[in-house]
Amino acid sequence: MRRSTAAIAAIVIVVTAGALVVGGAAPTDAAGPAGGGVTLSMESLAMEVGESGSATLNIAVVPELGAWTIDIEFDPLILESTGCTAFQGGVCNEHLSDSSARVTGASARGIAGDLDLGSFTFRCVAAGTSALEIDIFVLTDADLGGLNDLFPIVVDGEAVCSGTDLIGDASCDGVVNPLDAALILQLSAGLINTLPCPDAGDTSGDGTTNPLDAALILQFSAGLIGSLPP
Ligand SMILES: [Ca+2]
Ligand SMILES: [Ca+2]
Repeated sequence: MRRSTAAIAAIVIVVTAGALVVGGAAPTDAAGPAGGGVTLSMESLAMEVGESGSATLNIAVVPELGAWTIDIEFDPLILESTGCTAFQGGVCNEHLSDSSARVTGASARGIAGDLDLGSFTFRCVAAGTSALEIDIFVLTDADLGGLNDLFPIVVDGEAVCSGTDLIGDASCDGVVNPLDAALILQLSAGLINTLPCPDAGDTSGDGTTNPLDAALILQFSAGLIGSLPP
């Protein structure tokens, strides 16, 4: 509730500031309410598990943008949202939910051009690919006679999180040790939902990950077996 109130207050400030700053720029009439030719796109990312990266949400080329609320949906098993920065006087929330981040903003007279709306930072928590899916809640022009929805071409992004090729390295840290065994036991007990590097957990090579794989890691760590799979 406090966040919503703050966001609304910030938007009011943005609208007020927009009226002052953008007041001299007359909105173009060439846009039309349909926003034809406008593309709303999210950048893609490629990272190692444990690394972070930022992707920008862009709208181009928009003749007149008046209000926007746009969510970026992602897979929380692959990505963690760790930050965001709003541009064009907007406000963002990197923790809208465990699987979405939001940027919102407004301009009284409209802004035009090739506009970055926000930069979203994610950390790879597990190997795999997550969509960075654009979900539009509000996207309008700034028509004084009534705001008209824009219907841009939407280009989603994706984040590819690379894992390890090292069998047994369930934690994706480049070494095989009892930490990996502990993670596999936590997975088997239902304490965690996935491994950072799921494919590395099957140390026996039988297609499933279970306490036997943890036991093999401990045997490997103790020097009882020389390789994984044994
Ligand atoms: Ca490891
Ligand atoms: Ca196995």
